[in-house]
Amino acid sequence: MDDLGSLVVKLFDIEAFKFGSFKLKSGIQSPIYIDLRVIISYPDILRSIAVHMNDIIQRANVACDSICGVPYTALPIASIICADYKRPMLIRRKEKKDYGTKKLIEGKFQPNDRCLIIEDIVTSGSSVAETAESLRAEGLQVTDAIVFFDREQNGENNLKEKNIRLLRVLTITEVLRYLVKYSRITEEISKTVQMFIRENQTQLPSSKPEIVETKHLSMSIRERFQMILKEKKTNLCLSADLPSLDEIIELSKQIGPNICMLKIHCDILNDFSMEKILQLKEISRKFNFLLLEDRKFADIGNTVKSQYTKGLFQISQWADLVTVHILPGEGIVEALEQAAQSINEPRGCLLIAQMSSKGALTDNEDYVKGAVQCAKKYSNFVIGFISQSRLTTDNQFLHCTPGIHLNNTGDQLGQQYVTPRQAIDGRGADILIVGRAILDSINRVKTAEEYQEEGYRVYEQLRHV
Ligand code: 5IU
Repeated sequence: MDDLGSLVVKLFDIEAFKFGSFKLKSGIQSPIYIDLRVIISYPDILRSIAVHMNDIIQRANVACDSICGVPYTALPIASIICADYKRPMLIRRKEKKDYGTKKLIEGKFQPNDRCLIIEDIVTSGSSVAETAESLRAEGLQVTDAIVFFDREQNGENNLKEKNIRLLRVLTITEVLRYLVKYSRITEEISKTVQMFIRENQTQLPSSKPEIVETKHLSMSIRERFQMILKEKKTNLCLSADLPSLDEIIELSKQIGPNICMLKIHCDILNDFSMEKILQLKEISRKFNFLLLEDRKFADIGNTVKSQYTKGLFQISQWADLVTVHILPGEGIVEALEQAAQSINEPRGCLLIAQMSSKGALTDNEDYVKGAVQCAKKYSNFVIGFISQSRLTTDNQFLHCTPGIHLNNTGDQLGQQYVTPRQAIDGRGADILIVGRAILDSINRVKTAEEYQEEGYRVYEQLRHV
């Protein structure tokens, strides 16, 4: 066994590489999990990693005056390299201290010093890029970074764009090759991981100032919705019933191009904050989709007005659209429309005319008629319905249909599903609201693409857009 092969096998044996099915922070299901933090408990492995990294640094002829480790796992490695290579060390704090000197970089350096960054694993390269940015902001020169392990998810190219050359000891391809060679994993597992890596390439957010789209401010919500449908060729609304805004934010960055609307329930989130929700709003502007808070307002006008504008959630500040039960009568819509007038962005609502759940009491002709009448009366604010059938021939109203799944007929709690084609063809849907069919799939982005393609194809055919 060569030296590097034996190191890879040791890392497998101490469970630094795990194979199976792991849910990542982003919500993506991954067949591999890499956690190099365990190496601090194995001094021989730690040193061996440092020696291999040092070799690469020497061979690449990196000129450097100091070495900066990225917290946390790379710090012990960097310490060994600094001692062996006789270079002073710098550390970039993860957070700025909110007291005292507010220094982000710890350690001594001179302007124009050349600094080499050390990291344990690179995925997108974002932590290396952030570290480089902080060092450069202090006048240091950064041209190279060395990592022990490259997940080959485009980190090398991402860093090249930031003028950083990435040196590495091992790539995921090499690790898989060693583990198959030394019978730690099967060829099949190796192929699954390789496919996952190919399908999950990353990009760093652009550091150029973003051009903030303001066109939408002069449009009504109805006009904007129609424009999004045509421009993006999608009638898919993702129902992101996830536990945290962090997860929703991550997912919406990936699925943003595929959806016309993102529906959330702010009261099920365990980390709601105005800061995070405004971040989501920014993403919705960037990817051009609407934000729907599925609040299902159902109280008297006066109460609903407060529920819409006040409290922890301040829904009117960020939701382009909200859902509204028509049960209390039209005063509820009047109240919301009034409240929305104090917001200097277009706002609107969707009336819940019918529900997808078994035995819903909305299944009543008079109820539906009442909803259509109310929509017509308040057509500036009401842009459509949540429905299970086509309620009116007036095409200014969008029919949004939840309860969509390609290979499931329902859940244990009354949800009833139809396919995208059945919803659009049989039930007159314009917009498909899809939740668990995407959220519970192995590859959410790929599944969203499938629902987008199928949904828009049928929609185009039948609605002649
Ligand atoms: N939703 C329904 N049916 C309805 C209404 C709302 O399913 O009649 I009104 C919501 C509930 C959930 C989403 O947030 O739409 C559907 O999620 P699933 O696709 O995971 O079942």
